[in-house]
Amino acid sequence: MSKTALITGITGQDGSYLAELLLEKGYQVHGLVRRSSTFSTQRIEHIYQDVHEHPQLLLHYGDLTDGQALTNLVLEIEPDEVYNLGAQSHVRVSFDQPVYTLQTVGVGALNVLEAARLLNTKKQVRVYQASSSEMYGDVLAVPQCETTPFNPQSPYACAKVFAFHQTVNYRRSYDMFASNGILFNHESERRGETFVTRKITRAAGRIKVGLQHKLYLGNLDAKRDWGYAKDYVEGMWRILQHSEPDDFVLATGRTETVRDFAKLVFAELDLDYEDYVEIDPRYFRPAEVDLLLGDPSKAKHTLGWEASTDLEELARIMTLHDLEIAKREAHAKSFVPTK
Ligand code: NDP
Ligand code: GDR
Repeated sequence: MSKTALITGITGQDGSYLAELLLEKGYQVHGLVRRSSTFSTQRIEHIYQDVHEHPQLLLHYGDLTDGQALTNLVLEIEPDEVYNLGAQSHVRVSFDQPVYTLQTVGVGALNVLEAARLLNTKKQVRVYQASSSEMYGDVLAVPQCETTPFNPQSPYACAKVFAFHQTVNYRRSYDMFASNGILFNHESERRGETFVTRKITRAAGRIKVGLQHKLYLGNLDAKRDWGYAKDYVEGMWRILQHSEPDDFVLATGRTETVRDFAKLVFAELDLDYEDYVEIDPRYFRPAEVDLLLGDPSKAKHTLGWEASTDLEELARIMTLHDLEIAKREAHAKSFVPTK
């Protein structure tokens, strides 16, 4: 019998890669999709299947803040595994929308746990909570591992700490299989365009083909432990296949600055980042996380998981992908209809 999974945040970067992975493994995959006035399903278009043809992928309208509808859905589809990836996931935006961020990231996670608790009285369900290295915040130890204390620096990070502890609390209180993946930054050609890596690769491609002249960034000195999203969704799956529920750091174990990433990307296109990058204070944050560096040894020893894509390869994949997009944009712009 194939397993059934529910993914919240299926239209996001990680949700789309995870859906692909689970479909490859023979799962029936259900995804929660927010209603919007435009299509938000570009990242999963290639795996979408007609509802009339017994699809393995099914989408449902819903929102993490609507706990009743979420519970109804979970009780209806009775998933074996729930991956809670849905979130207002932009740290800078969380300073502008702190209450909304807490509602989706914090209360949303609690709604998922409550729905799973009710299902758990009928059949065992395994819950994955998308926890974040941002929880370490103004870090108290380097590198950061599962026992490093949290010291959050943003409304987003505070909400993720709340969700982390609720996940542990449900595990202990109700004997549920509920696990946290504490994931360090992971990027890809599907990364949202306002996160710094993708902002850089998109701009570099456009600069290369003459569509843009400058790239405005904030703090270039922040250090991040960046991996490739495809590797990380494999880790999420492994966390839920483990014999017991637990919390795991997924990271590469290497940290570099935003400046280093920009250097790599522009160099890939034979450009010097210093000719194009300018600082705009509007991208500074009220509080910054200066240094993240994960210690993934527990995941390596317990789950056999390791990041397999280094930063140079990640930068190359994203840069070449975004150069192709820029070329298409330039081509479309140069096209002049004759009639
Ligand atoms: P994205 O921002 O790419 O995707 C977020 C997803 O959540 C989207 O599908 C979005 O839907 C959905 N969503 C937002 N608000 C709601 C809501 N109220 N109800 C239901 N769905 C909602 O994030 P990523 O894929 O990068 O990250 C996945 C998860 O992992 C997030 O929880 C993030 O906080 C966490 N995380 C990410 C890391 C990373 O480096 N990428 C590292 C550590 C943790 P829509 O498409 O409609 O906007
Ligand atoms: P982060 O990712 O905050 O680490 O959260 P982001 O790419 O937004 O920022 C990384 C670092 O780059 C600096 N920075 C800029 N950031 C953005 N977005 N735009 C800029 O112009 C810019 N200039 C410099 C930031 O100050 C920061 O130090 C991501 C998200 O995916 C979270 O959901 C996730 O939990 C964490 O990673 C782990």
